[in-house]
Amino acid sequence: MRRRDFLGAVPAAVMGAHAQQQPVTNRPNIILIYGDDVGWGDLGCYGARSIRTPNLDRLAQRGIRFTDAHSSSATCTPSRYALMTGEYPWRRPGTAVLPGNANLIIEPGRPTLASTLQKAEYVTGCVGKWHLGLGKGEVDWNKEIRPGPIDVGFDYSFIIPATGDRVPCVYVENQRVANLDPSDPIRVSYSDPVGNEPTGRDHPEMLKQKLHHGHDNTIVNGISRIGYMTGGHAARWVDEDMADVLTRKAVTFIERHSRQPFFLYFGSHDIHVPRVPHRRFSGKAACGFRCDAMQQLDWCVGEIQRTLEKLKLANNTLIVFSSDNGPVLNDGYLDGAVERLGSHRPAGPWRGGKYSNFEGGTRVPFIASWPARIKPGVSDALVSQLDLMSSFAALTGSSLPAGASPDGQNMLPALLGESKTGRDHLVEHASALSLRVGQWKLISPNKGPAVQKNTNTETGNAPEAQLYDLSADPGETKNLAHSQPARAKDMLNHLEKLRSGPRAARA
Ligand code: NG6
Ligand code: CA
Repeated sequence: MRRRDFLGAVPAAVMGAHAQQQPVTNRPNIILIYGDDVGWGDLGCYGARSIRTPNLDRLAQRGIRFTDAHSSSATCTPSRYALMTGEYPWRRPGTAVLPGNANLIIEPGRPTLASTLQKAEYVTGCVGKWHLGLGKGEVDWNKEIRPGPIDVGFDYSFIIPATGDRVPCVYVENQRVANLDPSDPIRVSYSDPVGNEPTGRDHPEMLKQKLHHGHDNTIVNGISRIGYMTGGHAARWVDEDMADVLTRKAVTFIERHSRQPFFLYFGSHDIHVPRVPHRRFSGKAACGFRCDAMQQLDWCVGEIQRTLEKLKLANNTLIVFSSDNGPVLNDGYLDGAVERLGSHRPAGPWRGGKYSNFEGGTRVPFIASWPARIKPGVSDALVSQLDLMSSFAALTGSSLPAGASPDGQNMLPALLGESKTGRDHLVEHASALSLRVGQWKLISPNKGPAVQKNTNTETGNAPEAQLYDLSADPGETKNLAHSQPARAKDMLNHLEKLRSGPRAARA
């Protein structure tokens, strides 16, 4: 792989003639801003009244706001896996929510969203939440950690290895823990305590945010996490500063690469738990820390927009904003999200949320803005994050090798608002698989519980198939599988074909 120094520009000789042959509007900078657990209804432009998101609303006013866009799963790791590879995550064992010491689940060298853009001479950067695993075998956090983002297409990376609520609570910059003091080495375990660090289980009195379920291991910054860690004190993040740190890294990446096409994947930690926004934001929204964190995320979006404007890049930058899964209120900490909710509806009109087979699980906000090319509007086209790799390949003229993005489709005309037609079908993924075809949704039978008690999520699991007409019943309340058995059977068969492979389904 060609090496690029993230501090400097790509040398002209490397850029080559290819870059000059294409008209500038076919090579926008691309910024993918990926919220964590942000629901369809959490943005002002999607109807939120208790949360103010002026920067996201402005993005929507200048671009296309999608009403039927989906993450590839109702949780993080599988959604991100699909985003990066164009492969449905349920085809691949090992892509469920990962512990913080898991190994990289994308094979090094495999074509990814990032490597596809690299091939088109983009400089690629990843800032923020990763949660796709790192390294091979037992990870030594005190050395270079390979394979990592650089091995799957990112020239530069500054990442949270897993989630905000999982150890190790450190940033990893270009495959090394940032600010690590070698005399205070890091050890991590997901099975047994390491070192003498206090845990939330034994020392609840030390916690600044109490836990509700799980999250009772090592305490870092007054918050107990999933997993145990010791050492690395100078490298540990401060949750309150995380949005500032990540935004600064994102802005710096943009500034350093303002003279060449760049791709920035900005994985915000907001509004995942623990929700500990900076004091500039805490107490500002009407519905508690979860909503404060959303306003903090909106600020990050504004900083990125302002940077583009300052550098005169705003016109020719494609910004996509979306979320990795639907919303959840109580995801393990007692942060007031349930008590302070009021009339706010995080999933908008959709039933369920994160973890759910109902629409709230994967129907997420999705905005695409590119002033030089996209005419503002609202689109009801069925689109999926699964298609970004194929669509960006088409946009930048990067050819995909055989087998790359196996389930992705080129949805560029829909993404740019030049067509109202999106996918003719989509498989949604939570504990069961569901099939969407037009207004119809079929949730396949699943033996899991109907309600996930800890998070109070309606999962949509049922032992029988469920068929819903989303145009008449967006809240998925009337199961039509018995009154329309032929349609239900057809859709189950179709889903079965898709499950056994994309080729079979296309035949
Ligand atoms: C769950 C965690 C939850 C959250 C989720 C992953 C417990 C009890 N719950 O296992 O708090 O971390 O995993 O969220 O540990 S995601 O957005 O990264 O998928
Ligand atoms: Ca998430």
